[in-house]
Amino acid sequence: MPILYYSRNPNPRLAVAVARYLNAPVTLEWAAPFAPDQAERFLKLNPTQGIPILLEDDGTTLWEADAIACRLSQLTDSDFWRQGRDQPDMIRWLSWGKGSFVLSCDMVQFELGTKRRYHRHLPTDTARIAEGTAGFHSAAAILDRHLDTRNWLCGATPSHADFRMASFLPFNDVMRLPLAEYPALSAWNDRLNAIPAWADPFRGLDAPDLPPIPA
Ligand SMILES: N[C@@H](CCC(=O)N[C@@H](CS)C(=O)NCC(=O)O)C(=O)O
Repeated sequence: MPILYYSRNPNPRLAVAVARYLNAPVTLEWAAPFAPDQAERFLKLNPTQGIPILLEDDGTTLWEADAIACRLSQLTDSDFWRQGRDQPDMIRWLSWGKGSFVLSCDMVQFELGTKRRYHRHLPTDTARIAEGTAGFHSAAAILDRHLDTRNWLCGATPSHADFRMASFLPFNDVMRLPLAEYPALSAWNDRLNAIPAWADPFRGLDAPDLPPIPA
């Protein structure tokens, strides 16, 4: 069975949520690829050393959460990765989101979460937080208008566009971005959080907590 290497960080979390939402036939294996003794092992699987990584039965590996979501949809014969007429629409949201909403959230999460958990010697870059917050507002306004008349970004059911767009929102306890200023976006986030695989993808898994953020 393919192995999906994951941690509780945002992109691996996204891949685990997809795997569990689709009930994909994969073994979930917790990993810490940047631990000093893990570099050699993980650089063989992914030249960026990051996770998620999907190690297939034939020994090939796939990295990047979006590519893994596409593959898991193939393995489960699901239209979570849209097919046919809806596919360009889904790609549009993935593409736009990566350079706007997701990027902005990522910038803020990196400063307030990742840096404080893993790189405590680095100072917080308040200019990056301001840039990320401004980007969040611009993108959130567009998403809020789009979601005002529909439940999901693309089509009548959740797709990978929704999961990817929301990939950093489970970290909003750390980011503290003002989601509530955007009612349709907040309602969409609530709908996502009503999906068990999204709300708690690590349920029942042996996954150590993230390093704490010092007060
Ligand atoms: N663009 C990559 C980003 C992968 C990435 O940044 N992974 C980070 C977590 S978000 C990582 O490997 N961190 C080490 C860890 O979680 O232990 C993707 O979408 O999969």
